[in-house]
Amino acid sequence: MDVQEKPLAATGNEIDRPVPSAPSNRVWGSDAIAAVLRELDIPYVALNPGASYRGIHDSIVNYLGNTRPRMLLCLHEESAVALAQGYAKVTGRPMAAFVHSNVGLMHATMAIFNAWCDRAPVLVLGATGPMDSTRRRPWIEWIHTARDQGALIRNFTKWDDQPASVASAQEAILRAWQIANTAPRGPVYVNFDLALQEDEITEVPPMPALARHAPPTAPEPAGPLVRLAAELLTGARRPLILAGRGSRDIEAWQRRVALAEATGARVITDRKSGATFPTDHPLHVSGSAPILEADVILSFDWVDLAGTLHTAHAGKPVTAKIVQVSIDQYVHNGWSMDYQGLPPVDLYLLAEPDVAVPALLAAVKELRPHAPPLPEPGQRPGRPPLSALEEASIIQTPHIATALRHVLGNAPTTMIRLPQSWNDGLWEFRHPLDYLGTDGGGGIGSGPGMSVGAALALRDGGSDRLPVAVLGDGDFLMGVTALWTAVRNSIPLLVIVANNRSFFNDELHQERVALQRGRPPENRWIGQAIRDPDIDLATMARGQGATGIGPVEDPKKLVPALREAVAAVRAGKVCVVDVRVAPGYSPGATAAIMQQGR
Ligand SMILES: Cc1ncc(C[n+]2csc(CCOP(=O)(O)OP(=O)(O)O)c2C)c(N)n1
Ligand SMILES: [Mg+2]
Repeated sequence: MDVQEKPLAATGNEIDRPVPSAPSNRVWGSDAIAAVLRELDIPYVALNPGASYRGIHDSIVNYLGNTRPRMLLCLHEESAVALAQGYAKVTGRPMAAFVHSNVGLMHATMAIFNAWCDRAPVLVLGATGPMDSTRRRPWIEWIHTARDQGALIRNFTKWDDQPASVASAQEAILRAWQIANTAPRGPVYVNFDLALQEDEITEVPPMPALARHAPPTAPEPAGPLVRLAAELLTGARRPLILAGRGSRDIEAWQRRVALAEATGARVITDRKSGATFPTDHPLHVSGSAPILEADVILSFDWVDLAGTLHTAHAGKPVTAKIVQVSIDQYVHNGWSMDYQGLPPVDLYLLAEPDVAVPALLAAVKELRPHAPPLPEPGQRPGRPPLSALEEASIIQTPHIATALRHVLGNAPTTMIRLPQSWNDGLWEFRHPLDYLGTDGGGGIGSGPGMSVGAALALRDGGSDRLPVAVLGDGDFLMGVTALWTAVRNSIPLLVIVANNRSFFNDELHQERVALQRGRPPENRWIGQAIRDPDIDLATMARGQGATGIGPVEDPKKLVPALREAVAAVRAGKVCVVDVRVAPGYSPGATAAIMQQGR
């Protein structure tokens, strides 16, 4: 879906219209800077305000009329950036987030790290007090100034700049946008000097020719290597595809499926990377066994290939031939180790998987024109039956899937986020927009903001998908005020909180440590449980103008509660359902947490 090609939906975008300014020939530096955002067709700037960028703030409101980009006021910088990450997750493109110096950027850091690890393009914009100290207002503008503000986030952004003239500021935005949009994508930061913004200029310099500054076309993998990979795949007895990072593009999805079918490769997907392959396809598998059995493994930018192979083989050497298709090493640096372990690779196709697949598919079809027969679909984990809701005395997270599926039928849905207590198999993914993946950097508190940004992109794309986020209560509580931005801007969104009244993931860690040390594991909840007083999440939602339902404690009340919630969201509302779930993960989820050690 190409969200940006389509006109913005009227809903929610008619608010915050400024009164027009009187006609004038006078312009300021910040007008020229803001004009580049318009030129780049940046649709939104999520922000929390600050005096350090009051010049550009004025330009967006009064020079550009608060349209393209339009402001989305956020109550915390962390949600402003998370919103932009969620938007990028759906569209693949950056919107902007504006953060105040230095404190706003400090608030934003975790969200920028999440976007970095998620390889999500985000244009982070900020400001500094004047670098010319003679122009600083006493006290506050000294606090707004740092020698090298970008150093705060340089280790987990692709590029940053603090331009020293209006023309160089325009160029910096253009370069930042180009870099953010070049794979491996990621956040970039441009920091505007207050004096630069506020100095009057004689005229707005001509805009750079965008066509001559487009992001480069992604490189194709080398032909002979593609041929070698195809030979390996067609000669394999048990080929396996690890479908890691991939785009939300439906055609790329279909080609991925075609490649798996042409080679007969089984396919494993990754919760971290969103939907990349139909989970009810006969070739879709899970667990360690297919990895152990494989003689050729094709990794599509799999997050932590080394760790996955190591775990499946319990540390023993990997004998399968490994074909890695990834361009990710271009953003690896010496600070962030989100690059994970160094995998053994026999054949390295330095290309984005979505770019490599057409060439691989053509080469495979040449070598083996007839696809092997599809296997019989295997036994898959599923949802509890509806009757489980009648029989259970307490709600478990899987019951949420059962009730939601019952209420929705097969209506198109985007699972924006799923909590850790959600098992694979609870929901089928049949389209790249069926599920958007995780936070990226493991930063709790990102769920609400990311969900609002993704729901915004779905709304503007004219999607008929119901935007659903199932969040942990800890995640919800840390980022809850992001919901106000959704209400304010009429962004329909269903948030279901799998509320175990605990930072439960860490209870499991405490239990493990206590058991290892022969100490009482029943103390695991201390410093973890969010109880006494229990927090009324529905009231927190209502307090921000959203619909709040719950707490739902009785399994029999889950279906009616979700029915009411879905109706509210279909009517354009933001709705939060507080579902009190039993603390506990499935054995599979618990093992994953212990291994991945969040
Ligand atoms: C910013 C941040 N602080 C702390 C953590 C450590 N942490 C990982 S998971 C988790 C618990 C999350 O609680 P919740 O969202 O309620 O999910 P639950 O584990 O209860 O299912 C915490 C605190 C983190 N990942 N990020
Ligand atoms: Mg919890």
